[in-house]
Amino acid sequence: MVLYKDGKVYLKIVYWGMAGSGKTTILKTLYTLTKENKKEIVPIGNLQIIQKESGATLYFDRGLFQSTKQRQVYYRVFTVAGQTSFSPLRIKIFNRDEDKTDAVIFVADSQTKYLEDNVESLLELKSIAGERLINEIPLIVMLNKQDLKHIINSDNFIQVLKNEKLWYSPKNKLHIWNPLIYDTCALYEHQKDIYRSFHECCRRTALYQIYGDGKAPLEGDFSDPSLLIS
Ligand SMILES: Nc1nc2c(ncn2[C@@H]2O[C@H](COP(=O)(O)OP(=O)(O)OP(=O)(O)O)[C@@H](O)[C@H]2O)c(=O)[nH]1
Ligand SMILES: [Mg+2]
Repeated sequence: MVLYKDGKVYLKIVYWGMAGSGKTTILKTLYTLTKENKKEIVPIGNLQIIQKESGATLYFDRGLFQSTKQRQVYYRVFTVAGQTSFSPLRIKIFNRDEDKTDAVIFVADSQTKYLEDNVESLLELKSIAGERLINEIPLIVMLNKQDLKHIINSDNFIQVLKNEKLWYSPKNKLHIWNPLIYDTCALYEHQKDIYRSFHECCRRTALYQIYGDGKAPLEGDFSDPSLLIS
């Protein structure tokens, strides 16, 4: 939920996805990239990473980022713990009473053998966010680990989204807010589209709030570069 405090705006973005899809790695790479101070978004303070010895997230990770163009705009970024047993915890992170999520970046492990697990994770998200996905909560998809072999592509995932009614046809006004799907690699040395996907999520989140009052705005040309508000 958008928080307004001392003239500042805080937007909450959650990286969601199956265990091991790369959420924590993405957040770390994003942090390193934005720390160099050459982007439109900079991190404030350090990341909070809570993990098991195995590297799997135990509770959540979180970081705070600030827009350098609109200094009063902050992004509170969370990753959930993807392991199946952490479901109640994920729901809590996503939907705390006073602190609902404003945008989701769904992180899929692109290896074909994990397609079912990705769908399961998407279904869980759908069961929690319900009708709010896309309508009120912008959705971005990262097909992560594209550096590996035997992987799915965006057409494969569009089919998944269609099956789950998370993809609008051009006849529907909401189709301009269909999830953008990025082929990504989270490893810092081979990074691909980590910042770009995050930036687009920030942009959509701000547009939903400013032009749609918390819903997907339906009138206007949102490809206008002057609307690059993050
Ligand atoms: N090859 C490759 N490996 C990746 C990529 N992203 C993450 N990994 C590796 O995948 C493993 C799991 O990554 P994490 O970032 O811990 O995954 P997670 O989604 O946070 O997992 P949970 O916290 O359990 O939900 C680690 O060994 C990462 O180095 C990628 O783009 N390519
Ligand atoms: Mg993690």
